[in-house]
Amino acid sequence: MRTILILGTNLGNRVENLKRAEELIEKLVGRILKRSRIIETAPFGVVNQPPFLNYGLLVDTYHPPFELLKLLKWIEKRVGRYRTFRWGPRVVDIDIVKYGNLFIDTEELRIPHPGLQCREFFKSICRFLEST
Ligand code: PH2
Ligand code: MG
Ligand code: MG
Repeated sequence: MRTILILGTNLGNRVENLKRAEELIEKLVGRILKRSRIIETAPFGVVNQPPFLNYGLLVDTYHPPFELLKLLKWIEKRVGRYRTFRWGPRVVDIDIVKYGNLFIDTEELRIPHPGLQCREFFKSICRFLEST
């Protein structure tokens, strides 16, 4: 299944964090079909924190959604993520933004990602990754 992942980071060596996460995604999640460029974005939610680097990947995965979620959380931890607070700074965040045409609405996982409604850069990354 084709899934769109959006990665974010605003702590430590941000470029290195993204690189390590992508390596693990390629190895464990599936083949990367397309990648967007990395952009620096102003923090939303909690605005008083360092700026983020964000970008997106179109990945071909055979992992079903909840298994994928578990795997991504494992990768986040492996790259060095530690808990802060909701909307707070993070070493790396990997969000499942789309998963084929699937719709999931649970407390644990929402697909499409709710951020797609309000975050302009989520939309533009998706538009790019979905264009042929
Ligand atoms: N992620 C958050 C909170 N705020 N701001 C930006 N610019 N980019 C993010 O990825 C981001 C954020 C929680 O997931
Ligand atoms: Mg997020
Ligand atoms: Mg997340």
